[in-house]
Amino acid sequence: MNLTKILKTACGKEISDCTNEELYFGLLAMVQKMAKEKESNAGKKKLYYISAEFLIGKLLSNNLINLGIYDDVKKVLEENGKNLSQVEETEPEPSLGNGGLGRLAACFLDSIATLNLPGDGIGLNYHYGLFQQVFKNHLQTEEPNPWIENQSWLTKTDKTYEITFGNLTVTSRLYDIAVTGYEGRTNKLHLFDVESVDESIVTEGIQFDKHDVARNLTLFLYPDDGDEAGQLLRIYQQYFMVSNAARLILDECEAKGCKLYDLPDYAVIQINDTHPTMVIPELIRLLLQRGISMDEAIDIVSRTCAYTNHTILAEALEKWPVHFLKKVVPQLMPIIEVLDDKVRRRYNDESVAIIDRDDRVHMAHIDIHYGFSVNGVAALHTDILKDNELQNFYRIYPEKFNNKTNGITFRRWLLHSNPKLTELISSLIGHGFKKNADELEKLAAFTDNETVLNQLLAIKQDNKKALKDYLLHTQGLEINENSIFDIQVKRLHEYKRQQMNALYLIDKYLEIKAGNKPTTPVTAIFGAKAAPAYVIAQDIIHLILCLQDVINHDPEVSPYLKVVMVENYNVTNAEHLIPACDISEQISLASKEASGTSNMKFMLNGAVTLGTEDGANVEIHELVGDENIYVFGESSDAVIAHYANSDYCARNYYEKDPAIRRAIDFITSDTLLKIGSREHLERLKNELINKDWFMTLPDFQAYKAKKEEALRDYEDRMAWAKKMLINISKAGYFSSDRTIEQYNNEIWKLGQ
Ligand code: 26V
Repeated sequence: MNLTKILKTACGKEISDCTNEELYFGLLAMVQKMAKEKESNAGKKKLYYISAEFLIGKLLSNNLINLGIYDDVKKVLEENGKNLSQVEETEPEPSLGNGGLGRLAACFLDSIATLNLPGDGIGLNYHYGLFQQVFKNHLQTEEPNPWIENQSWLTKTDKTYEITFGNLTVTSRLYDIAVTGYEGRTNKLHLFDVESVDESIVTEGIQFDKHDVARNLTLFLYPDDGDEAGQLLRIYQQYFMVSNAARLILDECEAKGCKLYDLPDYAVIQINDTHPTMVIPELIRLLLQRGISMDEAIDIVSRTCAYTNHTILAEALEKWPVHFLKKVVPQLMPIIEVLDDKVRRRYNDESVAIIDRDDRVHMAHIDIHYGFSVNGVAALHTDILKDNELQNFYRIYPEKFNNKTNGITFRRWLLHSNPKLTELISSLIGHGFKKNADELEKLAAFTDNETVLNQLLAIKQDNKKALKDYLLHTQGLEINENSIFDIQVKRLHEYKRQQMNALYLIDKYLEIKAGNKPTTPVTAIFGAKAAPAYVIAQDIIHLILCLQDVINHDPEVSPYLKVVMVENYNVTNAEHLIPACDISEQISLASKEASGTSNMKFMLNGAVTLGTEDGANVEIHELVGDENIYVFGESSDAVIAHYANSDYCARNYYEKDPAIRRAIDFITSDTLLKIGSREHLERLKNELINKDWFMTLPDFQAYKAKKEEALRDYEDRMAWAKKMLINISKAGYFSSDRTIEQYNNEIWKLGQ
């Protein structure tokens, strides 16, 4: 294969004469052709992973790696005076996801194709995705994030369906994105769109007419649901997604000669959180239309669908009012009523009903009764589901419950994002870890090898310098590469407790002003988008941006402490941030973070975790041992007991602990009010003193003490490097290849 020639043909001219953009489009066309050659029809039974989110990130480099031509392409470009990283910069990042749930779906697609399993994703082709975050006056503002260009990773297909809602019918269109496996087959991400969608109705940031469903249906992921029109729109989107999915699945199975009764032998549907739940009644409806009886249809669908739970937060567990469903999807309501009726006849227990006494439909309850598998995403999370949140369901269906601890694809989060570390690992233990992540354990042989430890430190240093350059170049942020990089990047939510990190920084700032200077300077880095209507989350962003301004401009303090909040945290900047991290902040209130996946990415890249015993942190702790992680805070059992007993009172901590009081009072100090908004800062202060629902204050002192311990330990560079190496060596368990093998062996059973 002569790459130079192929690329020249794809670009239509000499490589050296191309702009970076022309090279990107040329490479895109070349990759699409090569990916197509690896499509496969092998396998009778196929997985359909339905998800409202697929946070796929940029695809060029990832595809080049998976097709095995990354190094060759890089070289050809270099020979012609071009640079692959600069070509990659011209690629827009689709924001088809919100956070961990969407990124997990993307990692899973990579692993499914890598393991040569037949499995496609199904979702929606949001034109503007999740909003783009822009900071103005120390506040988040929201803008659309257009990502679809004339030539893109999307392939328009000729598949269309008429989708009927209560008051309108729209025509859908299927677009496909190729999903390449690492040295594996090519699967597909099917994204449905609607022909009538109209981008011009978006005005002033992300405002649009929420009632005009034919024109707005696939504009945005998670449009604001603060009013009735917004909630209805969510239901329109969900039904549009699953009705298309159900029909595509039936079409594909019928094309393979499947009799409808044999559907579970041809298809398994993984329902990613409750957003795709309506696929259950929709499939039943379609089977009824094809002449199958209600009881048989329910049985067939129940043996086809499996559900993953990703959160125990009550506000995220969807419950749609019956009258909304009657308006948007009247054809489903009679079926949902039958499903509820059957449950009520069988179990005399209001807590497991589908339609509650307030006429709300509990979507998760449909999944649990009418799916064959229910899984949590980390061991602790699954235990909490069984013992607390879903206890009454676990009693009825113990055999349905199982755990699948999350994972991440090493192709993107190591090979692509950290080539230097990849090279070092390869030189020490060979290339086997790229497909068999457990081989990372072989690194344990080098924990006392000073040469290797120094190499590890040097790579971290290079990555920190690269991050410094990247942040300066892309965001105009200035950081010191010789400081300790302490990073918390994730959606902004009170349970993730960015506010606790902010209180620590206030405390540190005041300590430095009082003369207690850290040995090595510290840079605290944040990245987080907040839901536009989530008031306290917006206030927390405001506090962090104000602290950034005050601290970084204080000549007494800024040589020792800096705060930066990266704008518009996304997959692309995560790929720069994660390899450069020293301390990984995973400080959620124990019991609330179902798993977390950035904790795994940081660990794999040689950061040491500072975290609570929550989600997958618990499993990280077990793997690396006490010496190689900084754990603090109340246990999940204690937290659950506080909620049960309603015995937590934030004000007591504020009144009794002078350090806590000093930090909280600083939020509305003259220093901050001079640059910040009184409304936002006062509201946040009041929330912390009078509510603090996610119990920041009880963990504050333990957090501070642990962080100081980590900062002290950092000074012994060899001892720290050893911790880094042990973390990397134990990260193999968190490969999504392992997770997918477990899903397949225990739930999907493809090719068996
Ligand atoms: C819920 C809602 C509710 C309404 C507004 C928009 C919205 C968006 C997403 C969700 C689902 C929340 C569930 C979720 O994202 N869970 C995360 O899943 C990750 C992958 O399993 C896991 O690592 C995180 O711990 C968990 O928070």
